[in-house]
Amino acid sequence: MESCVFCKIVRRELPSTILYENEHVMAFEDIAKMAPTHVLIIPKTHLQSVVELDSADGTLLTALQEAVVAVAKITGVYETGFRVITNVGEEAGQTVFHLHYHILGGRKLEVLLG
Ligand code: D5M
Repeated sequence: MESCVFCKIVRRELPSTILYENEHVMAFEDIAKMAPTHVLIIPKTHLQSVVELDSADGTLLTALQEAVVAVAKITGVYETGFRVITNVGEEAGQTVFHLHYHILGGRKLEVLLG
């Protein structure tokens, strides 16, 4: 998608600190860190949010899941614990409308229920 910030990162038109990448997904540091580890995992194809992922995207779902574990190991939070968040829609706080999982860790995280 031409104007999407994360598509621009995928196309290397914007800088980012990439931690993990393969044919299907990319993981890079969040620009506005909320925790010592704050990494975003995105599909390289433009999907608006997790609701656009369905069982037809089996390969992508597997790649996203593998990226979660890989990023946790790379950043060291695999051992200590971490949170995976994906916001869907403005009311949930989504500001970039390209599917992304936040990986947060490296400090004690508050209980989060809303
Ligand atoms: O989260 C969107 C997240 O995307 C938010 O934490 C900031 C981050 N962001 C926005 N632009 C960039 C760039 N250029 N690099 C890295 N991170 C970025 P949401 O769940 O949509 O609120």
